[in-house]
Amino acid sequence: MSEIAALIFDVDGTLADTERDGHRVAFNRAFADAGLDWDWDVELYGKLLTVTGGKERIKYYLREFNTAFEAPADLDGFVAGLHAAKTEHYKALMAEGQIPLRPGVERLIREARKAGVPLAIATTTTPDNVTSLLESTLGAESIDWFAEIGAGDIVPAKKPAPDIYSWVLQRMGLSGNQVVAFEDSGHGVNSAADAGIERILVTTNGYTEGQDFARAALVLESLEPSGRAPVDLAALTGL
Ligand code: XBP
Ligand code: MG
Repeated sequence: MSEIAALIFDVDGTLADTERDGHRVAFNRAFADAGLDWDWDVELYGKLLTVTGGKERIKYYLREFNTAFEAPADLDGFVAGLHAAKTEHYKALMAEGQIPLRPGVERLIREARKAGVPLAIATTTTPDNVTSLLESTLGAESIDWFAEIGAGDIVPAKKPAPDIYSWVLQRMGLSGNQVVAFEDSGHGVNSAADAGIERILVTTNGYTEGQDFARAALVLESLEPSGRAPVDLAALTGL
């Protein structure tokens, strides 16, 4: 297997466990601001994660879980407004610094930087959410550690479509077999695999354990699994 030309990280669930105590809470606060009595509890949110992207997730909720709600004629505008408010709440939550990076993430990022291996991000979340997480965990300067940050609506089709990984690869002038992708979900694995990436390392979390990771090269509970050596750059080359 070839040398590693870049590490490409998913964000939500991979860099940090942002879904349950970050995104979910921010959605609920935005709903309350708008006078809506919607409550996305931990279990319901797990079902809603079937659909990636916050705006898409709100529409999915209305389609499948809240059909009684009489949506305004301008559904897109209504959802966009809710989502903008949600993003503000999410950024405020990140600024509080309540959500740490997952174990081993910072160590691996620093190891790659020392070895001169470029870093990138491929995520469906809103760009502001990425920068607020990086700022609150690694510091503002860390945003520049990533050669490319592919995020949100920069591509029309979100994961599991391959578009965001293809976008990042194209911007970096790399092909899929030169990089390692880090994911936490089945959708993310399919997105990376369909972009031609073979070395996909999954770290599962409460929402994604048990999903289909057949196309991943390695599935772990963490980059620092208990009783095993932490994942390092050399191990990634051998994936
Ligand atoms: C993450 C997501 C995101 C967040 C919400 O998926 O689905 O949509 O839940 O972000 P992945 P926005 O980790 O596979 O990228 O509300 O900003 O869309
Ligand atoms: Mg994810």
